[in-house]
This record gives sequence, C-alpha cells and structure tokens, in this order.
Amino acid sequence: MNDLDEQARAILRKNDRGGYTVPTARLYPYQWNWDSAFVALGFATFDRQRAWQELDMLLEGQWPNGMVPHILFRRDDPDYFPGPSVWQANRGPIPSGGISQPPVLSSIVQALVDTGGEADARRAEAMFDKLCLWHRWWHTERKPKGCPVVATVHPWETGRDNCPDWNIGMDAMAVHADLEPYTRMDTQHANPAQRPSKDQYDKFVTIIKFGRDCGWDQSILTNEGPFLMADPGIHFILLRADRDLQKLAARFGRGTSEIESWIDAGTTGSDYFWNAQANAFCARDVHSGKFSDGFTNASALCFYADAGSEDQRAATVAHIERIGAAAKYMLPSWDPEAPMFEAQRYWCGPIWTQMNYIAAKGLAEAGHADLASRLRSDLRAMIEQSGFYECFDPMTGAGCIGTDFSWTAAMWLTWASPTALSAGEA
Ligand code: 9WN
Repeated sequence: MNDLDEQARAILRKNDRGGYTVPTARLYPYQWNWDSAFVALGFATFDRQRAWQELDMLLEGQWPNGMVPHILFRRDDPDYFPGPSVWQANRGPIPSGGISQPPVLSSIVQALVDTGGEADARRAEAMFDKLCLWHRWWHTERKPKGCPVVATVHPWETGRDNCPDWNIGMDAMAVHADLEPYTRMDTQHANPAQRPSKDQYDKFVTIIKFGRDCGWDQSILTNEGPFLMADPGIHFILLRADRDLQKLAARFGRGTSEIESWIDAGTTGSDYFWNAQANAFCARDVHSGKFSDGFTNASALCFYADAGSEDQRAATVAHIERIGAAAKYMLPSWDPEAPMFEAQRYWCGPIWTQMNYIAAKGLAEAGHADLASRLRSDLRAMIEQSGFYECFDPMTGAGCIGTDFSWTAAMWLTWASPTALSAGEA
C-alpha cells in the first residue's frame, strides 16, 4: 500500500460534491469540463461506477446545440469569479459558462472501454450520441469561415489560460470601455504572482461581455468576437478524440463516414499550425495569420494525435530533448529558453499533470519510450517532493497555486504512482 495512493483517493473523495468533482475547494468550486474527464480516470482505479457518474454529470450540462460547457454552475458560489450571474449563459439545462474546453472526453471514454468490461461498454454506448453531437459542434460552430481548422474564442476555452501563445490575439483586442467593475476571487485564494494579470482578466471578461450581449450565439461569437486564435492543443486533442470516437462508432456498429471526414480535415489541417521559423507546431491568430513562436506542452501533442510529417515529428522531438536538458523537470508549459518564461506563473512555464499524461501517451505510442518515461518519472518525483498541487515549477519541482488538486490525484492513481496499473507503460 502506497501512502500517496491513499492520499490521492482521499483528495478525490474530499472534492466530490455528490457525483461530480470540483478541481479544488474554494479556488475552483464548480464542475470543470476537462478536469472531470481526467478525474474519471482516477476514480476508475478504485470505483468504476463513480467514474462513469462523473462523465454522466458532465454531459448533463450539454447544450441543445451540442456544446459541453467549460464550467457547470450547479449552485452559486461566492468564492469564484466570474460566476453564473456574470456569464448569464442559460442555453443549456444547467447554468454554465458560454464556451467549451479541450474535448478530451471521447478519448477518456475509449480508455475506460479499453480497460473495462461489458458494463463499461454499455455506459459508453449510452453516451455515444452526445459525444458525436459535441464533436459536430466543434467542427461547425468553432470552424470560422475560411479557416481550415477549428479555432477558439477565449483563452479559457483552451484550458491554457494565460499562456504567452494568446498574446497576439489578446494584444489585438481592446478592453471594453464599459466593462462593469468586478472583484477577482482567484487572487484571494492563490498567490497573485502565479496567476494571470489584471489586463488579461479585463480581456477575459470583455469576451464574456461580448458573448452575453449576443445571447451566446456561437456563430457570432466565433466569426465576429473580439478574440479568435487556433490552438494546437485543442486541435490535437480533438483529432485524437475523433479517432477514439471512430473506434467507439465501429465497436457499436454506428456509421463512421462523418467522423472520418473530421479526421481527414484534422490530419491535413495540422500543417496550419506549423511555424517554419520556430520549427514547431504553434498557436496562430486566425485574423492576421500570425504565429506564436514558443514551444509549449501543446506543441508536443502531435504524437498524441498521430499527426505531422516525419520531419515535423523529428523537429518536435528535438525541441523536447533540448527543453529536457534545460529544465530539471518535464514538460514545461512554455519553453524555458524563450522570452516570457516564468517558472511559477500558471501557463507561462509550470508543468501540468494532465498535459504530461497525454503528451507521454502519444510519445510512447510513437516509439519514444524514453521521453515518455521521463515525463512520468518527473511527475512522480514532483508529487513525492511537493504533494498534489495544481501545477509545478519545472526548475525546482515546487508546487504552485491550488492544493489537493483533483486531476493531480487522478493522474497519480492512473499513471504516475509506482502502483499504477499502467506502471510498465508511459
Ligand atoms: C478558468 C480548473 C481550471 C482548468 C484550466 C485552468 C484553470 C480556470 C480559472 O482552472 O482555469 O477556466 O479560473 O483559472 O487553466 O485548465 O480546467 O482546474
């Protein structure tokens, strides 16, 4: 019995709010989209019924147009800003945010089916139509006119909120002149030096105001909103999820031609992200075509999506190896050798546990077992040293921001712990 395993299970139980899990108490007191997907993997190591319940409760919030919102506000909680009264996004059955989050869900469902039995397959089959509807939403509502790939309207939708990747789009937009005054709560629960800046928050809230003012019409938000960038993270996660959805479709005897068309578009669309100067897959502003130029943990997800040419993949491996020599721990969210790197500021450098997990999964599948196992053993070492933090300083392994964090506990149980079922693999 590993004591950290017991601690990880206790964190998941403690963050359980009755069938769904909050990422951490107070700082994030609601159900978040991709957090819940990763958390389900953690529950599955000791309570499969509870794992499926997490996903069912996430899908309960799906909008009629197919979008699965990034946050579900089952009750109002004064600890978080912006809450339901700011979003006013009431187009679904549960008050929610008006944007989505990286669509990792179908891949998690496929993983549960892969490792489970007939009962798991039945649970997956019951949610198959909802998964399809959500993928279709990405491929239509978030596909800007004239753009070959899906894009994003808000840095929060990418899950990589203040990554320097978004600076081009954020610099190109203005803070709304009539923005209502607001009080941030995150800086009361966490060290402000590790969180996004005031200007970034003003712009985050400006985009919410735009969404609210257009009644959360997703086509208007995508095509006319203040921010529109394409994210290699969302792109590669969606392409992987499309592939996993196709496997589920085949298993359940459902049609696959529409899903195949998404996979084809995603495969060729990967080139849109190739920044030849940086020799890496990078984020890109859709309006100006300008590239971000830093290598991120999302750039490394081409393997997870099984995308990119041989040269592009070799260049990606070279970046990972270079960064592996510069950082004590892998895989930082922003290149430690690039300007704007900050070892402890949120998505400007810190290591994110769920990103390590999917990046390593892809690397292992592509035959880079050494790199995959470095990502795993580094995550294990940081958790052993610092505990179950939200993210970690890649230079020292110190924990940053949220404590007793659900997806960190889940990634420990699923993957990083020496007792994890997948101990032999990445
Ligand atoms: C906004 C919950 C979420 C994660 C995101 C992470 C952070 C929220 C915030 O917390 O974002 O969605 O308020 O900072 O960036 O990836 O899903 O853990």
